[in-house]
Amino acid sequence: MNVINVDYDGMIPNNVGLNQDIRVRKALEKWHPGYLDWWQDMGPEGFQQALVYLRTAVSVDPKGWAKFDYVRMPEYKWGILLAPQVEDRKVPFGVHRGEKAWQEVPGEHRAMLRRLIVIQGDTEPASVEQQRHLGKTAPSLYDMRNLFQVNVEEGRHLWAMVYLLQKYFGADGRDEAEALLQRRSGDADTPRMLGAFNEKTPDWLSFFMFTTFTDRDGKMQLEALAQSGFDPLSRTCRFMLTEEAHHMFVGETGVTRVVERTCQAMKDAGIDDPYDIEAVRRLGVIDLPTVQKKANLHFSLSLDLFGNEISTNAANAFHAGLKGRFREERIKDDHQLESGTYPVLRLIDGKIEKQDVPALSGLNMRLRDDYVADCNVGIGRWNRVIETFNIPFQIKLPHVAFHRHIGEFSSVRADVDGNILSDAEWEKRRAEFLPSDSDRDFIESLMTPQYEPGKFAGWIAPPKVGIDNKPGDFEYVKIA
Ligand code: BYC
Repeated sequence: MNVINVDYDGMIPNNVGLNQDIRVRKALEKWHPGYLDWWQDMGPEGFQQALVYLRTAVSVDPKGWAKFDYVRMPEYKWGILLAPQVEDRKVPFGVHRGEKAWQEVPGEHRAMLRRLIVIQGDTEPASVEQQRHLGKTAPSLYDMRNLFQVNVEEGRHLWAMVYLLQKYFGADGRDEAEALLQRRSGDADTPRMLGAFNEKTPDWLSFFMFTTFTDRDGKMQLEALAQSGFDPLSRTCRFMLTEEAHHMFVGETGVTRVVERTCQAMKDAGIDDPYDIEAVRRLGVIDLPTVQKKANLHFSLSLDLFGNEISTNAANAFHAGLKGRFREERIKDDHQLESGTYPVLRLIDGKIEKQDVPALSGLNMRLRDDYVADCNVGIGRWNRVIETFNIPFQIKLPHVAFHRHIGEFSSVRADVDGNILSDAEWEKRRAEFLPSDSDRDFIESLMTPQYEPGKFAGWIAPPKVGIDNKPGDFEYVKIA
């Protein structure tokens, strides 16, 4: 079996030798119709027959894994692709550090591993569900194509986790794979597992913020799982990360283009004051303070995805060699963390203070700190655009205590600078920090579709270059 080229002969493209693995192939073939039903019910609404210029992974070779062509989304080749096996790989951290990496599930860690895979798997269809209405208001065919690319790849990521469940977890893996198709984002009875994946993505600015901030949590979590001593999970996540990079590109450049269009419109109209919101909105663009509020919302929701500040789950997963740190291999320490501390922001006697906690218990925060640093790099790009227009405004990440639903700060109200507020103050000032109903109504009023090739809605600038180097007027989606 060639690990680089994908086997396209069977129903499910793969580089894991499914043809020889009759049990797993049959299980996946059985799961496939349910997946397609889910895609029809909960995938992009209204565009299932459209021909979309999509990239499909045809190899895991870093130099050329993607093939671009027109595809109807339900016919997309969702496949199972693992990065090539690293010869003689060892468990890189935890109590088993230095032992041979596991090719089968270590019995004593089975439940913990399954939980991590199920949580990861649950987020993938959730995001497709959250974004299913957006095609109808796409600001261009270019953006619509990017949305659908993200959607089909999240679908593929679900396949990736379902493969691991079917292959390595027997009957309970099959049950979990079914349950992944049953839960629904935002459903009162069967919601998705993590909070941010039950929120709405009502408009395109939300989509760009989601792909900037929430997909970046995906990147961090996948990086941590790519370190896993359970080799099939590590290989799966390594390949998923190559796709995740495009999702963050869509988000970050999407917001950049929103900001650029706003600044350009302000300059053309001679408006220097970014807080003259009414005047800016009259130009049909999104004012920068509202962009900031959307960033506040999506950043804070994404912080919740890192779990509690002090976490026994995280400590256990690291100790067991299942989930590592961001870029574990570049860290210079003993990779076991049985001693040592990590500074964590905590709520102590009603005040936010830094406290040194055992390094193992603080692992969620370590990953979150790496995440915040990574977010700041992205935001820097937005601010550079604003600077080129000489507009006195900077987008900033809010304090980590702001608008939290999980962990230490979920019990208090904090402003974007981390000052604790009374409930009454919070209610009074909430609309300063988070999008209000009228902000949402305004954004919604701009969400009219632009389906003409090469044209863009007035609130967003065109991209610098096309996908796959296509010219500006390329018809990325042929709407049926
Ligand atoms: N919402 O010990 P703790 C992506 C629960 S995104 C609801 O701190 P832990 C993507 C927690 O489950 C990446 N519940 O938890 C992006 C636990 O419950 P139980 C997805 C929450 O385990 C865009 C209890 O609170 N991948 O790929 O240290 C588009 C105690 O918490 C939440 C992963 O997350 C929450 N936010 O940390 C598409 C990787 N947070 O078990 C895709 C796998 C915590 O006591 N997951 N709880 O009933 C993990 O590594 C960890 O489970 C978590 C939580 C980081 C999520």
